[in-house]
Amino acid sequence: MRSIEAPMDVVTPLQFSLAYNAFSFTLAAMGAATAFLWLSRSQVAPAYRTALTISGIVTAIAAYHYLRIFQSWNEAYVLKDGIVTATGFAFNDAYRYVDWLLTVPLLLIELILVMRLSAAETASKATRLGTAAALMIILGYPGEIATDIPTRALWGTLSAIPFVYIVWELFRGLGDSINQQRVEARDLVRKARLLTFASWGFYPIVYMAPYVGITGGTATTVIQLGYTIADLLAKAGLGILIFMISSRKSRAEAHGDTGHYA
Ligand SMILES: *C/C=C(C)/C=C/C=C(C)/C=C/C1=C(C)CCCC1(C)C
Repeated sequence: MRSIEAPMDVVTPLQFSLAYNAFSFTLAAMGAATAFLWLSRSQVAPAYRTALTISGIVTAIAAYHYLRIFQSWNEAYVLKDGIVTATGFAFNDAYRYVDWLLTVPLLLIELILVMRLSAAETASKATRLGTAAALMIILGYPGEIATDIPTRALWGTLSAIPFVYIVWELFRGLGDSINQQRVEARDLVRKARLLTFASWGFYPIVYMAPYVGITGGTATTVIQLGYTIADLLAKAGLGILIFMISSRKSRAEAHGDTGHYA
């Protein structure tokens, strides 16, 4: 069977630099987003501060893992005199999956928190979506590290089952809740859901790159760049939207009602 992403596939100097710079940029962006989200807490009403705290925790966890991913890339390859050599140390894909295992349920929880539903609804939605998200990541990992396409496709397909459930929940279940949001915030909450849907949908597409014959160092690079772009949108991008929703709702609620329209 054809090997799709053996740890020591050599990348070209361009591929090496693209991934190197993308990891470095993302480390800085996740760190900056963390500072912004945590420092903005005092600008929103107390009800929304937990959403901002959690958004910042997500970007902080990601900043840490991008540091480790960046280090691992530098351990796996050396660019010297215009030539990339594989050092023999494997590039570690596990950092990314451990990051996702922690951050993906938290991202869904921050989306639910900012909607300010009843306590019972918040708990039940957070539990169901959080569990499905964790399952999706756990099932995806064996496929990510597999070196042949059938194994990758098998685990990827299994992982897509909880993924489809999450998308369905986001559109059906949360749809009703969105309609109960106050008018000022409704549009932004819809945008947050759309950003989540679009950025999350990007991961399985990137995962499928080897299915269409992309192999070796090119596969490694395409997958790393794709996941990195998706992470920036899904974590830092969503964090900024969460801040915008929180501050808009805080301002509106300062004028009296809680803004729930049943
Ligand atoms: C911050 C990280 C995020 C939001 C990661 C999200 C990851 C996914 C939505 C991954 C989904 C996958 C599938 C649906 C099938 C193939 C395997 C995965 C894990 C890439």
